[in-house]
Amino acid sequence: SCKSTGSVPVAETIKIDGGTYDGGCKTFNGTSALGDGSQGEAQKAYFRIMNGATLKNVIIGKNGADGIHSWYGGTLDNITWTDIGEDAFSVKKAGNVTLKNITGKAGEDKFIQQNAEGTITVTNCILDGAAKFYRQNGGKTFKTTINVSGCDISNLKEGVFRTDSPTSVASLKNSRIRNVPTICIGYAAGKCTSS
Ligand code: DGU
Ligand code: CA
Ligand code: CA
Ligand code: CA
Repeated sequence: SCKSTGSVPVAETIKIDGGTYDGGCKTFNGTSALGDGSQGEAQKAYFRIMNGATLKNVIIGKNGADGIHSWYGGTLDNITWTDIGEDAFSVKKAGNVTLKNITGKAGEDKFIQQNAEGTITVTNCILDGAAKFYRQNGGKTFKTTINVSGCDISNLKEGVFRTDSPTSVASLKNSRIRNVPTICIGYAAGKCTSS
């Protein structure tokens, strides 16, 4: 994770359409225009990565509002959420995403929310405090895939992965898990594995 190099106010979602946006390890602090960081669903994202964009070297300050959204795939590298808001990262439009070197703290409910198709690959992460590491949007039955490795996940109220889809798959490898009641919630037999 980064040591903060300064502070940037964010009053509206920063949209990154392809290419790479380097946050320079600045702390991005949402104004009240983004939201209050509660469980209210009407909040805005700090960043929207689109069409394969990479966002790197960013600290999301207080509060986390609706975190970071993906439209059509992309990559997050070296991102810290110091105080997760409604959720931290959401797949809003279908696409594959890579999340590496990410740290999240002080969530109430979800860390990663998946609302559209795609594969999510997470490597080298820390999550301390949330209900779920990952949630496929409730009641949806399309197939999602999430593969997690090299993570340190602690203090979850519910579990690591949750879906309502009989076809979705999840895997957890080479990770340290502490104070987490369960790994797989709602997955069909054999679809969610931990090793
Ligand atoms: O279908 O999409 O909680 O992305 C209902 C909505 C709702 C989402 C989700 C999210 O489930 O807003 O934060
Ligand atoms: Ca939500
Ligand atoms: Ca929080
Ligand atoms: Ca959300």
